[in-house]
Amino acid sequence: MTSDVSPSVGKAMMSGLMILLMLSAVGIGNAQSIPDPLAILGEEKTEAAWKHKGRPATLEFFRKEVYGVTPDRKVSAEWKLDRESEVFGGIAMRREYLLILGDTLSVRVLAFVPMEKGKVPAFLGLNFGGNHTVSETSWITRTSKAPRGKSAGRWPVEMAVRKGIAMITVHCADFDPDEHDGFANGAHALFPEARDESSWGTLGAWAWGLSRVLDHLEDVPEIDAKRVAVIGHSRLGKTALWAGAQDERFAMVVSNNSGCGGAALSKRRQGETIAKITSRFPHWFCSRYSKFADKEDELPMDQHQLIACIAPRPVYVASASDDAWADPEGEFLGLKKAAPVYALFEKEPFMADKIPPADEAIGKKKMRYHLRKGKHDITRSDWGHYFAAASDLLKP
Ligand code: GTR
Repeated sequence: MTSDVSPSVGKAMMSGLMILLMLSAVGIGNAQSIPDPLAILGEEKTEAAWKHKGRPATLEFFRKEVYGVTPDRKVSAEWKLDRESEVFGGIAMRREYLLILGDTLSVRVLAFVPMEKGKVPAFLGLNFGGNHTVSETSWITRTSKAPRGKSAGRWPVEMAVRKGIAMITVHCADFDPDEHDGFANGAHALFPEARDESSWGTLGAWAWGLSRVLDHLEDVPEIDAKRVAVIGHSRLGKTALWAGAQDERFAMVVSNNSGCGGAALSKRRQGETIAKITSRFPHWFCSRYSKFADKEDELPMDQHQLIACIAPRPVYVASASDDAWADPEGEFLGLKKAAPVYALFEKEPFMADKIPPADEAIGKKKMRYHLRKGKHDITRSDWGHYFAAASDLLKP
């Protein structure tokens, strides 16, 4: 076989290749190893091709290899208002709805709903410690040992309703306890079919639960079910992304400090890695996910492609400056590298090349980002940015 590359050119190419290999070994070449989310489309990089081919194939990867397959069989559902009272001087109602799924799952949905003339947009998110932790009010059923109002700082409900936005939350454990308990309870128990390596984990069950609540927001007359943002912090931020990626009825998706398995790129291997997360929380994902532990190079896709599945709907990713475990830079890049998919739908969806200064929200269109100064948390300052984005993006 003859070659048309001269020996000296061949030598130069080899040393170029060596330099590239060395750069990627020390991490400088990381950006190059992040898959192009549009590569899956071949030559046909269009909106329609993304919808019909790119998004379904991308979601399939996350279903089979990361979070597990969400069963598509419907279960019976009953939704009823359990109790309500006026709050904040009568400008809003505080309600608890009861959602009964199948024969075994009873879920309490807490809602703070502003009383306005027209229908209002809403934020829907799970809470960590029980509905009673998001508000001091005594009638809210206490479902864990956590003190009443413990997480009130994370749920600025009065601020929301004063802006004409409803806040809706459910204790995540109502949909599935956060333990590795053999998937014998919570939402998993409603689907007793045999499990395999791609069966859904706890993040999948939580995301499924968010969609089941959304099914019934149509039945709340004051809420516009077409303007519901799904939100979550940390593990519940991973959940919000997975729920929003799968269920196109969510009008906007907010990932607060979601880190590994959320908005952060896994191939960077900064902060929490797949090996660390799957050894501490194996039940969050499908069991196949752990095969990428310390083998991130073998991942055919990365977390920016999960974010891309939300396009063209608005997505907001936020990080905290002292949250190295969640890899703020990786979260920023997770958003940024989803931009080629958003660009199929709108011009120049996200222009920032580097993380903005702390507390400055960036992104004027459907891709938004901020880095809050401080630790891993969701604060009033974060919510202030989310409410501003919602009033801009969730117009009737
Ligand atoms: C940590 C976990 C993170 C994050 C966090 C949280 O222990 O390593 O992935 O989800 O918990 O949910 O608060």
